[in-house]
Amino acid sequence: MKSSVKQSGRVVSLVNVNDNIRTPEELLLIMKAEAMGDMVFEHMLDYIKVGMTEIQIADEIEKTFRKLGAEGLSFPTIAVSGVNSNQPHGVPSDKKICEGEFLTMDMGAVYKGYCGDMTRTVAIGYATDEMKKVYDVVLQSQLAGLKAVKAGVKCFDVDKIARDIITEAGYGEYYIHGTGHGVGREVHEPPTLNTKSSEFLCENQAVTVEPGIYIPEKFGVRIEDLAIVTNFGIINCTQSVKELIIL
Ligand SMILES: [Mn+2]
Repeated sequence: MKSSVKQSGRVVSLVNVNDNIRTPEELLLIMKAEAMGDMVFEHMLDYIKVGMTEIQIADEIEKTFRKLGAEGLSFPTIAVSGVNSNQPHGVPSDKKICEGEFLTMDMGAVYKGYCGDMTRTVAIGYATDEMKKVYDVVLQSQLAGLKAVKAGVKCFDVDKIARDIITEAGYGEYYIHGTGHGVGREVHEPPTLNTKSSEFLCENQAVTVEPGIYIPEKFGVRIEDLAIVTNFGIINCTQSVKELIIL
């Protein structure tokens, strides 16, 4: 469903509270796309070695998606490490990954027209106490956000619950984006889950929950799952572990 349409140069919103409710067939395709992400992530845990470049890692992610039968990518793969990981939409570079750094991978397959979207952040070699602390804050925020997702809940409230955990831990100023978004044929669709959201969640929407902390000149952490909204909570389409992995 299109969320907006251009009319004589102006973008007119067509969004209403019932927008982007998915059919069972659509949900299955989204789940399959996301399952490919889980399989790619598992492969990457074996593949990633110190000294590889971010581009090399992003290329391997994209190659593996295609091997699994993805027809395309939801968006250009993000693989950013060390200081670069403090950019939520960073572009992979020829920077090599080093011990004591975070590596954030944000990826999604397109399968039969529907998108997946997941993010995991892993540590390379070792993690400092500060890295472990920040990772844990993001994880607690992400788990609380997921727990808050349910049909009838305000998107604003999901964002607030996730954001409050980061703010209370003292990192509020470093949480510089919204908590989530709808996913369908496009990777970013209504509803949006952020500080300005006015929508309510509806059963059978597919939404992401992806809080992050980005500390200037240091590092960033983001953890993202894609979940189906139900009237009892969520069906989480993303199965990959979220405890801090040190490769
Ligand atoms: Mn996302």
